[in-house]
Parts: sequence; C-alpha cells; structure tokens
Amino acid sequence: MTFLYKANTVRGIEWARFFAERAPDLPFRLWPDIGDPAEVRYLAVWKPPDDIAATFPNLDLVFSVGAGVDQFDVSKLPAHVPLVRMLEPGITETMVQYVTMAVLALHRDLIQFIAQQQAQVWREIQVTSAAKRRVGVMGLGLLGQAVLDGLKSFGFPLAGWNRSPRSIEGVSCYAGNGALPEFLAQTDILVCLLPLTDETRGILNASLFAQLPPGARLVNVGRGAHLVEADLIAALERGVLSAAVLDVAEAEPLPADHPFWNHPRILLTPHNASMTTPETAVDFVLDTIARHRRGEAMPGRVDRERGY
Ligand code: NDP
Ligand code: OXD
Repeated sequence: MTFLYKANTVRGIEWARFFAERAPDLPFRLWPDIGDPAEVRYLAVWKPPDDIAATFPNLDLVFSVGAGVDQFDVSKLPAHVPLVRMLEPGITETMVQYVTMAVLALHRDLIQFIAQQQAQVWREIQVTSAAKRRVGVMGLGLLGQAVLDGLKSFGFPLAGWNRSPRSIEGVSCYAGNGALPEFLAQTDILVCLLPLTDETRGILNASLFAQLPPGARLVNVGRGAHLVEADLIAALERGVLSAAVLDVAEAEPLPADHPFWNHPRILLTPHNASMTTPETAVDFVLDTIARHRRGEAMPGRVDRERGY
C-alpha cells in the first residue's frame, strides 16, 4: 500500500519528510518513481495522469494538492474513489494575503504609480476613502469568506455573491443569478473566487463588466477560464474597467506574445496567489485517510455533480 505524490517536486520532497515523520508505516513515493502501480492506494496530484483508473487499479482516494479541482475529469475516476480537495490553512492564509494586497493595490492606484515611476513622472493621484470603495467577492466559499473577513479592518463596504444564500456579518450578501446585476451595480472592486464549472466558465465577460460602475477594477484569482480575455482588453481600452490584477490566465504559462504581459493597466502574477503548505497539507491528508478507513465523512470531498 503506497501514497503517491505527483505535483511540484521541491514541495514533494517536503511532503516526503513530513510523511516519514508522521506516517512511517505508509510508504510515500514521488512521481515518476511510482513503484508497483497496483500498490498505489492514495494519490495526491495537481495534474492527474491521463488514464488514472487503468494505471492505478487499486486506488482508494485521490487528493487534489490544490483547492480547485477543475483540472480533473471526474468521469475518468471510478465512482467508488472519492476526490478530496485540499483544505489546509496555508492556502487560506496566503489567499487572504494576496487578495488584500490586490485590493489595496487597486484601491491605491499602484499600477499607475508603477507606470509613473517607469516614465519618471512625479504626480499625485487623488486618494479615495475606503468608505467610498465598494468591494464585492464572487464565490462565498472557504476562500471568499476568509478574504472578506481579512478585508473588514480597512473600512471598505463589503458585498458577496454566491449560488446559495449566505449570511455574513458586515457583508451584504446576494444569491443566485437574479441578484447578480444588483451586486455588480454596487461593486467598485470585483474579486472572483469562484470554482471553474460549466456555469462559471467565461462569467467575467463584456456583459458582466458593463453592469459594474464605470471604471471598476478587477481581481481574478479563480481560474483563467473565468475571464474572457479579449473582453477585458476591450473593457480596459474603453474605460469600462480601469485596472486588473490577474493571478490566473487561460493559458499558463502565459504565451510570450500575450497582450497581458505589457498591458499598462494589468498587474500579473504567475498563478501564485496561494500555495499549499506541505506540513499542514500532510496533516490534512493523513487525517482524511484515517477518516476514510473509519468510514467517516471527509471534509473537502468533491461533489461530482457540482464539480467542486
Ligand atoms: P469553495 O468550494 O469553498 O467555494 C466555492 C463557492 O463558490 C461556494 O460558496 C459556491 O456556492 C460558490 N459557487 C459555485 N458555483 C457558483 C455559481 N455558479 N454562482 C455563484 N456561486 C457559485 O471553494 P474555495 O473558496 O476553497 O475556492 C474557490 C476557488 O478558488 C477554487 O475552486 C479555485 O478555482 C480558486 N483558487 C485559486 C487559487 C490561486 O492560487 N489562484 C488558489 C486556491 C483556489 P454554493 O456553496 O452555494 O454552491
Ligand atoms: C488551487 C490553486 O486551486 O493553487 O489551490 O490554484
């Protein structure tokens, strides 16, 4: 019986160290050193191998090493093998840091200051009070809620939009497609923290941008495919939006000739908003394996129908 890890190798070496300490009886293997595939019961993976079921016929559990699972084609996973996404505090902590940084950067015009510095321009930009900058988060799951909580101390009016209704102190909550226009109409900085599903693919498009107040700002930390990239470029050109911070892109790494690289109103990071922390990830994985063996419910288990 082995545990196989197939993701970033540098972090995999750390996983191996924590496994050796905390579960010395469960052999840990680092891809591509898979050993006997029939022995692999547990697989932690970012990009799943093509023919997962045939390659590993005796899987008990599959983990996504990230919070998102859109990279999995769940129809290729046997029905009896649960897929569990990563629920560990490092992802949440780093996402809260990143979105706070992005919202403050957009609020305080950092992208313009970077351009001014490059052009050796010394010019003040009028400061807007936080009370007048409304921040709205799409997706009120684990990360959306943590991000809103982290933003509370700055004084921004906060709102959130979600599929099912939520009630969060200090946050105006909107639910369902019918409430989306109302949510958008009062959002100056929009943060996307949705999972990527058939319903949310391309949701950040021209029609949505047109429902935001003119010159609104965008943070996309969900997935690249949430955004219609050509619509963002057009919205920035026309002043429908004034700036964007993007952590994700349709094609990653971003192709060399992509217009985002040199766009003066886009701040880009390489899908780095949050990162799984090996130590706490190993604790989560071992706890989940123990729950599975005891036949208990497993937090983070993906609902195959919903796709997240
Ligand atoms: P959760 O599953 O906890 O939350 C997802 C939320 O989105 C739920 O509240 C869900 O509502 C809501 N939602 C789903 N579909 C819709 C819809 N069609 N309309 C409105 N709301 C919807 O996920 P997390 O918060 O942990 O993560 C969110 C996403 O963030 C991940 O899927 C991943 O894509 C992205 N991510 C990006 C990272 C990065 O580094 N850039 C790192 C980590 C995550 P309900 O519960 O009512 O269904
Ligand atoms: C994740 C990610 O889903 O890093 O965790 O994107």
